[in-house]
Amino acid sequence: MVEIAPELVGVRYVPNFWPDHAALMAWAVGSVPWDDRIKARKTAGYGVPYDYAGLTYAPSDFPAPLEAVRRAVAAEVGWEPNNCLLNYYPDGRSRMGFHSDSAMGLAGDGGVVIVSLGVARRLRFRRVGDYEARVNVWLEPGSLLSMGRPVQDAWQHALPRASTYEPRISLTFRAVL
Ligand SMILES: O=C(O)CCC(=O)C(=O)O
Repeated sequence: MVEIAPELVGVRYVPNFWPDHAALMAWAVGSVPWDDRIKARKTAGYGVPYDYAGLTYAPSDFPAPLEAVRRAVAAEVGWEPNNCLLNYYPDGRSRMGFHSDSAMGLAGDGGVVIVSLGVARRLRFRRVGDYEARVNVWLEPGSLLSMGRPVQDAWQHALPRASTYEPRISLTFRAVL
């Protein structure tokens, strides 16, 4: 893993973490039962439910393709995710607004791990208390980004709109208590 920006303390990036990302993307687009309750993107949840943005998800087993990624993530980060929340951005109009993930109810390092599939999109950080301080990180297909607690407390992050017609999916892993 490499540190991407010194000010983003504890954020680590692995560029080619899942080399077979195109096959995983095709599986996810075609086989995941996508939830349309949020307008800005589609979602799905596996494992121990992580209820988020006012939505609840039913507990469910990890399907085999996701379980393989979950195990590889555990080996990489040193804690065991038991939840995966998937976000499906069909094109550049789909997005996620600025937020910090709550540590409440999370084990592991209280953080989140993002595995990216599909078109590369920018993850934008802005410093809490000084929104002019910004850092952009490109999330390449097949990459892993790990965000621990310190960065969530000091920075918010967002996935802004982009000028692309290509889809992206993020697999976001957490350890839910
Ligand atoms: O889709 C993404 O990569 C963003 C995910 C995210 O911001 C989060 O899970 O907190």
